[in-house]
This record gives sequence, structure tokens and C-alpha cells, in this order.
Amino acid sequence: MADWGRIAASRLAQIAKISEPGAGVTRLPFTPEHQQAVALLTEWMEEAGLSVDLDCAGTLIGRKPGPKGTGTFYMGSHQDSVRQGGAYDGIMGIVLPILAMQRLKQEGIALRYSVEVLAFADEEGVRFPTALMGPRALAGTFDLAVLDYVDTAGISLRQAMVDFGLAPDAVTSLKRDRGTAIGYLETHIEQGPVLEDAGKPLGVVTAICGIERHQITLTGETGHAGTLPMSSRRDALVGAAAIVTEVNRLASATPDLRGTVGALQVHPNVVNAVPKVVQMTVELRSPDDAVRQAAAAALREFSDETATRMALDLSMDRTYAQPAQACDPDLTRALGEAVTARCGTVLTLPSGATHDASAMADLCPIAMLFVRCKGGVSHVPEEYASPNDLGTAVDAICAFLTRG
Ligand code: HGY
Ligand code: MN
Ligand code: MN
Repeated sequence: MADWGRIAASRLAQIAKISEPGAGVTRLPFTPEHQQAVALLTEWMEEAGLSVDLDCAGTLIGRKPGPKGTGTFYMGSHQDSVRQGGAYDGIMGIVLPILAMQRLKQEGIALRYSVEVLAFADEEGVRFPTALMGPRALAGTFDLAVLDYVDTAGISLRQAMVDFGLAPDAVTSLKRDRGTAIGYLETHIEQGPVLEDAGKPLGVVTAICGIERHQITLTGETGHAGTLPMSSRRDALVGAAAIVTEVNRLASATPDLRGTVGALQVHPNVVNAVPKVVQMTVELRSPDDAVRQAAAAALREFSDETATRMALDLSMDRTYAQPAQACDPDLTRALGEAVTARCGTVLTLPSGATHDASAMADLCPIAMLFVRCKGGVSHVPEEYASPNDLGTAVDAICAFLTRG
């Protein structure tokens, strides 16, 4: 009997090497690293008996046709990583279903429906200020306008996709028929401490949080740090500091809300000049959209008031938003039964991270399987899931796929 956990661990270690130089994994969409990952995943998909195709949104699709006239069950996640991220986030949700399909093939088990394993190009939104293009294309919710978004080198998403050999403007033709989409299962490292604290290898997700991101720019006046009197300064960084503190205060005081200022640039950013411009991102997350939206409104009011008080110019633009998404109760129950059959019990939990599943929910019912995450750390090189837990996840996926 193959040790699917060990095979999974060695494959994840192997594909983790496909990265830009530096600590951890940096594999961004429509890059040479993405190209190499597609080649390796193609090999593994073919070994599992799947026919492989790369769609014009950059999603690699491994398909196993079922009996004629039956629908399709989807599984998958994203091939891309954050910068210097871990070896499990996203890619685990591609490698494990491929191995589950390989195991069913080896055991001669035919499924009652078709299956597609999906390796989405971009979920993290690190290279371009957008994300989820693959699942949005399949769900028919892709906004062609995002093709004009550019990365920090000024390359548009459209150009990057063309250079990758794709036809980006054909993305709208990828919309799948909801009538034949049975459901979608995403397997993902938990990225938090809940399963480890509970001593559980697997968990079943109840809902995925909603998210919104804002770009804030504060503009004051620069001047000599030694000669400009404090009383006549319009220091953009002092205004930004007030807003950063308020984001943290508001999120800490509001149940079910997380707030983060993740990126901040200062201009002219020199030791002996008063900061003139500060650009920063604010991200708000909650499983309850009303809570998130109320926090965004309160923050906008606080920022306006702060800018007025400090005689700063303020712009605050929402650059991204994704609603909270409940997992389908029937699929989730079935997944819970599969996990219980394998582990004896099942722990359910919400996801504070967003996932491709959030967008797939516009196409079909979704379910998510979480795998224990060592120390609860993710988006860092130390991210880790054990071979045992990986093997248990393959077992649970097979039990789920072959349920009565
Ligand atoms: O930000 C997230 O939650 C996901 O990792 N992209
Ligand atoms: Mn992820
Ligand atoms: Mn991630």
C-alpha cells in the first residue's frame, strides 16, 4: 500500500524548489516559475490518469471523465505563493487531489461523475492588484477590466498572460454550466493554530471570511527636519500613524473583525526630511459582511477627520472586496462524515484566510478541508504540514469522492 503522505510530502518539497531565489517559496503567476510548475503538475496529473489542458486564464485542468451525461466535481487550489511564503499554501490543494485520483485509479475505483483537478494561476494577488481570475473565469464572474491592471514593473495582466502563451480576452468563454457543476472541494493548510491546539489532523470549514482592501494616500509638506518648526509642519507620517493605530484599535475592539496595515511607503523617506507623502494599504476581514462594511465606514470617517485636523490631503480608495462565503451544508456534512470515518471525529471551523473556493461558490456548492498547520504559521518559509496529516487528507478525499 503506497504511503500517500510521504509521496505528497516529497512532491510538495520538489515543487517548492520551483521558486524565485531567496527564502521560502516565491512563485508568482504568469512567470517562468509558474511555467515550470505547470510542466511538473502536468506530469503528475497524467500519471494519475487525468487528461490535461491549460485554459486561457492560466488554470491547469486535469480531467477524468465519468459516465456519459453525469456532471463534474471540481477540486483544486492555487499554484501561486506569496513572496517568500511556504511550501503548502495553495499547492497542497492541487497535489493531494491528484494523488487521491491516482490512488482511485490504482485501486480500480471508477467514480459516478467526472472529476476535474484545477491548478489556478493566481489567488494571492501579490503580483497584480487582483486575484482569483481562474475560478472567476469558470464561474463567469471575471471582470475583463482587471486585464489592464499592472504589476510593479508596469506589465499589464493582459500582457503577462499573452507572454505566457494565453489569450486573455477569451477568458469570458470559460464560463462553466452551473447545471452540470456538482460541487468544488478545496483542501488547504489551515494557516492557523486551531487544529494543532485541538490535536486534530483535519478540519472542515464552515465559512470563508469576507475581505476588503483600501489604498490610503496622505499628502502633507516636506521640509528640513532641523529648521522647520514643529508648529508649522504638515507631516504625512504623523497622520498615517494615527490611522494605523485606529485600524488596530477598531479591529481589536470589534468581535469577528481583523484589520491590518500591511504595506506602507514614505516619501521622501530620508532621515532629515519631514515626510510629505505616505501610501499604505488597509485590509479588513470578517465572516460577517455587515461588520466589515461598518468598520470600513468608521475608518473612512476617522481618516477624514484626522486629515482635516492635521491639514493633510487624503485619498482612500477601495481596491478589492470579496464577500464572506458560507460552505454548502450538504457537501460539508458529507465531507465531515468522510473525515469522521477516517479520524473518528470532525472539528468544524471558519476560515480567516480567503481561498479560490470563495469565487467557485458562484459556480457550484463548495466545501473546504483544512489540514493541521504546525505552529499555525503560514505565508512564511516555516509553514509545515506533516506527511502523516497529508496522507490522512488523501484518505479523507478518497472517502469523500467514493461516498455512497
Ligand atoms: O490573503 C489570504 O487570505 C489568502 O492567503 N490569499
Ligand atoms: Mn491559499
Ligand atoms: Mn495564501
